[in-house]
Amino acid sequence: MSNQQYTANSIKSLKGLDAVRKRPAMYIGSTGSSGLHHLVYEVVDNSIDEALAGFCNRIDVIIHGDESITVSDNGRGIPVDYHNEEKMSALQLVLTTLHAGGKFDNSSYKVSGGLHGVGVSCVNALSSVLQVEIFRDNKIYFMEFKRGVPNDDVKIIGSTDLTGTKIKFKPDSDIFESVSFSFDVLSKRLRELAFLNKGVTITINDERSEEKFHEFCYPGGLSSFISYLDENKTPLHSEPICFNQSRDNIELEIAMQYNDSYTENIFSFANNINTIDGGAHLSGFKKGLTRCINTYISKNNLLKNNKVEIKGEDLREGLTAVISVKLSNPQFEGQTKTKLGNSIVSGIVESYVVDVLGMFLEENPSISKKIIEKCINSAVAREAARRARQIARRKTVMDGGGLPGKLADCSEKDPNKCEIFIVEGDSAGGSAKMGRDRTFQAILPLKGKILNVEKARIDKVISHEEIQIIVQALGTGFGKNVDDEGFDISKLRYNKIIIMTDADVDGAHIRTLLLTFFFRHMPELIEKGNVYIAQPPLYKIKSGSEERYVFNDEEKDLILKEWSERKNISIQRYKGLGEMNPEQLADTTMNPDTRILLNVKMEDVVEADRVFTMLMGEEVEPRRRFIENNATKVKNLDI
Ligand code: 0RA
Repeated sequence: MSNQQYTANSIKSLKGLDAVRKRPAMYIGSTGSSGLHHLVYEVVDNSIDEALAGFCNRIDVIIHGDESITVSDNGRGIPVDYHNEEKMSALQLVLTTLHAGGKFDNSSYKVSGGLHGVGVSCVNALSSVLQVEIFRDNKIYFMEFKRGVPNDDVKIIGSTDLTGTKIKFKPDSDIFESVSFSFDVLSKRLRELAFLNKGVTITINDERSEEKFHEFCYPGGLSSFISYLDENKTPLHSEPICFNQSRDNIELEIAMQYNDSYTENIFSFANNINTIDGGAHLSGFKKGLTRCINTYISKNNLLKNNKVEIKGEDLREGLTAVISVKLSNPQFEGQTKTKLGNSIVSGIVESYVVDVLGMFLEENPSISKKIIEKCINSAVAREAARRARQIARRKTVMDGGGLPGKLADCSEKDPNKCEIFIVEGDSAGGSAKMGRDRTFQAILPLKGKILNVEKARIDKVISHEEIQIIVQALGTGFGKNVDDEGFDISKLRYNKIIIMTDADVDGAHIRTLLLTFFFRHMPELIEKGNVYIAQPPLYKIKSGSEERYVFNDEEKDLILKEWSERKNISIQRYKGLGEMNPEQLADTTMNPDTRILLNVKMEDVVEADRVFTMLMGEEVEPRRRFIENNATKVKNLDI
C-alpha cells in the first residue's frame, strides 16, 4: 500500500517537472541568457529566505569551470525526514514538487521565492545533473538527480557539526540556448541582494578565471545602497535619511538622499524583486513625499512671495531613493510582472513617509532648508523651460516647415527606413552629405560641443541652440512624457540615430555629451535601441594596389603579420572623418552593407547612471580615476 502511494506521488511530481521541461519559458521567463541566470537567483532566493527567517548569514556562489553552479548557505538545511503524507523525504519533495516550499514553513512567510516564485524544483527539472548536500543533525546527507529524476534515495555520506544546504547544478544544454554564465550579471544581482538584506554575506567566485571574486556584505543595508548609487555625486546632507518599520505585517524600508544633480533616481523593490514598473509602494512614496514637503513649505511660509507652483517632480530633483517592502502575498502585475499590485501598500507607505519624513524635516532645519531651496529652484526652472519651449516652437513655426536649416534631410518619409547621422563639424558633415544615400540617410552636422546636460537644469538644456536643432530634426519633442508637449517617441523621424565623430579625444567627448543628453532626456531612445555609434576605420593599410581599412590595432597587427613578406607597405592613420574623401567615408562608415555600427544599449540602469555621473558630473577625482583605469582597456563606451 505505502509503496503504491509512494509510486503514485513520485509519478505526480515527475509529471509536474515534465511540464516545466516542456514549457520552461512559462516558469523561468525564457530559455535564453536571462532564464539561465534566473536558475541561480531561484536557488539563492531560497537561501535568502532562510536568512530572512533569521537562520542564515552567509551565501556562497561558485561558477565552476564546466559552467555548473554551486550555491551553499549556512541555514538550517532542507529537512530530510520522511514525509508521511507524501511518502517521500522532505528533501525529495522540495526538489521535485512545484511550490513545495510552503508545505513546511507555516510560521514565517516566504519572502523572496524569485520573480516567478517557482522554487528549486524547476531548477532541478532544467538541470542535466543536480546534487544536493544537506548539513543537519550532525550528518551530511546527499542526493542526486538527473533532469529532475532522483538517482537514489537520500544517503548519509558523512558527519559534520555545521548546518546548511549546498546545491550544485548544471543547466541542461538541451533546454538552454546558451549555458554560459556572466560573472557581471550574477554579481550585480548578488550585490543588490546584499544591499536589500543587510548583514548577509554573499560571495561569488568564478573558477573559470583566476582573479574573479566578490564578497558583498552591507551592515548599512539600503543606506549603503544609496552611498553606492551616489558615489560620484555631491550630497546635500551627509547621511542618507533612513527609516524602517513593520506595519500591518508589511515590512517597509526606505533610504533617501538629495544630491546637487538634477536627476531623479528612485528604485523600488518588493520581496527583493526590482519592481522596475513601480506600483503601489512607489506611488505611496511619491504621494507621501509630495504631501509631506508641501505641508512643511506652507507651514513655514517658505514660498514667501514666489508665485511658482511646486509639483511632485520638483520635490524629486536630485533625489536618490530606494524603497523596499516585504509582504506575504505580493501581487506582481504587468507583462513583465515587475509592478507591485497590492493597493493597500500605497496608503501604508504614504502615511509612513508623511510621519517620519515630517519629523525628520522638523528636527533638521538646516537640511530641510537646503532641500526646499532646491525644490523651489527646480519649480522656477521648470516654468522657465516651459516658456523656452514655447518660444522655440513659435520660432520653428515662423521658420516654416519646422526643420533646422543645417539638416540635409532624406527623401524617404517612412521613419522605419530612415536614419540620421549626427556628425561632428562642418567639414565631415560635407563629406557625409556627398557620400550618403540621400533617399534614406539624413545628415545633421553639429558645430562643436553640445551642452553638458549633467551640469545643467532643464531650462538651460531647452534653451541650448544645438540641442534645439537635434530635437527639431528628430521630431520627438522634448521633456517629461506627462506634459502633453513632451517627448513622444512615436513622432521620431528616423529609426536609427547614428553618432559619427572623429576617433580622437574630442570626438569621444562629443559622443559622450550626446549620449548623456539622450540618456538623461530621451532614455526611451536608448531603451528601444534607436541610438548607434558609427565606427570609422582607424587606419588604411596599403601595399601596391591592395588597400585595407582597419578598425582596431589587433586587426592592424594581423594584417601586418600576413603581409610581412611584402615591401612598400604604407599605413595611414585617420585622425578625423575629414581625412577621408566622401566615397571612402561612405564605404567604410555609412553604407549599411559594409559599415560596422555599435548599438548603444542600457543593460544596467544603475551602472549607466554611475558612469554618466562620473564622466560628466562635478567631481573631478573619480573621473580621473576611471579614465586612468580604463584608458587601455575600453575601446567602446558601452553604457
Ligand atoms: C523547507 C523547510 C525549512 C528550510 C528549508 C526548506 C530550506 C530550503 C533551502 C533551500 C536552500 N537553502 C535552504 N535552506 C532551508 C525549515 C527547516 C526547519 O524547520 O528546520
